[in-house]
Amino acid sequence: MPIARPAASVALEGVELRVLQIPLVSPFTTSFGTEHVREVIVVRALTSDGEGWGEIVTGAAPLYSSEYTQGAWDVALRWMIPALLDRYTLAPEDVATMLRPFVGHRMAKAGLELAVLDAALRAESRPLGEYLGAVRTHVPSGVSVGIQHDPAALVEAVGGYLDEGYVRIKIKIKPGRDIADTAAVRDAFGAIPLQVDANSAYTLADLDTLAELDRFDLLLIEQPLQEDDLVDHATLARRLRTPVCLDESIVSEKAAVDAMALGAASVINVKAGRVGGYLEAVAIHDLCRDAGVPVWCGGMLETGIGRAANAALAALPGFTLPGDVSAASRFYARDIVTEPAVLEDGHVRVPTGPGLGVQIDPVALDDFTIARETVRR
Ligand code: OSB
Ligand code: MG
Repeated sequence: MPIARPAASVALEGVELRVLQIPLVSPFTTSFGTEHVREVIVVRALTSDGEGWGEIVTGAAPLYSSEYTQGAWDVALRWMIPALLDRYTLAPEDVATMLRPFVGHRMAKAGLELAVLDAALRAESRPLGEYLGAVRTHVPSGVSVGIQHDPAALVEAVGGYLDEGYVRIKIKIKPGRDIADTAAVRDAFGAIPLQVDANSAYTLADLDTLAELDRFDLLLIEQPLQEDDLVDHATLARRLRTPVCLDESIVSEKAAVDAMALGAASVINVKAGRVGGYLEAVAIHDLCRDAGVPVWCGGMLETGIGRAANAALAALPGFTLPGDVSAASRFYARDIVTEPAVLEDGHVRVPTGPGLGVQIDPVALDDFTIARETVRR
């Protein structure tokens, strides 16, 4: 158990789920598609000691992973929430164990666990950061930049983020939009901390193209191959000078152990949603720190709920590279929390209030809600 001091148990009376659609400040394009609106599920745990909030980071379509809004909505309402309500009194550390019989659906599990955890910590007036083992008050903020119309537009976008103070740039790449885009950013901005993310868009047949990226001195290349291509990632890693970082492939602590054993990853991106919760994320952090493998906190275009939790997670000592923990304004003109994350000298503050340490803006929450359902005991 990675957590030094467990949280108190809560009496779970019910769970409310909402589907939100929040407009993005600009379209976000990756190798798997373009999004104009973030569709996300917000979870409210209703306990005898108050409420707690979580976020299920699925997207509208199963493009980044097999999970998507309607699948998560169905499995949470039909199977997971009834299983939790059946127990009534539960500790946050028990949620993952209780949901383990249900195969996969890790983002749904993570969102439910976070809501219960937030409720328990708020009831104890205990900050999430302290609970998870945070050692920093502020975390360095990297930004993920989508594929733009052309390399010139990419340079313009990256320049804007550098002006804002982001300390590390990640650009999305895909076949045909890789070498020239990366070269343009390097030429324009010199030796900035720069990395690329392919979101599984390549195969080993693209080895020559991927090897060309070596000349740009990138911090890493994120998830060049498919989610289940661990052996191919190991083969690729032996042929590249650029460190290979895995995102989609790391679905659990076990997957991280296997990837490291195979030599498939020399860097790991940790996302609580992808691995089934913040406690599993801490376990992967601990594993990487003990093995000396660099690890950083990824993002899933979180609302203020997940963004607060990611800041807390990224403040753990093993997160040695800047994460995709950007200001809310990177994606949203209006957030659903009263104090959206801001950039201060290239960093985001780790909230210190009870639980997530952020307050929900009920008007914004209602304005973005397109569906809502509550299950009670
Ligand atoms: O691959 O890291 C990814 C967003 C959605 C799905 C997958 C990814 C991303 C990002 C954005 O790169 C990260 C962020 O929230 O800033
Ligand atoms: Mg990624």
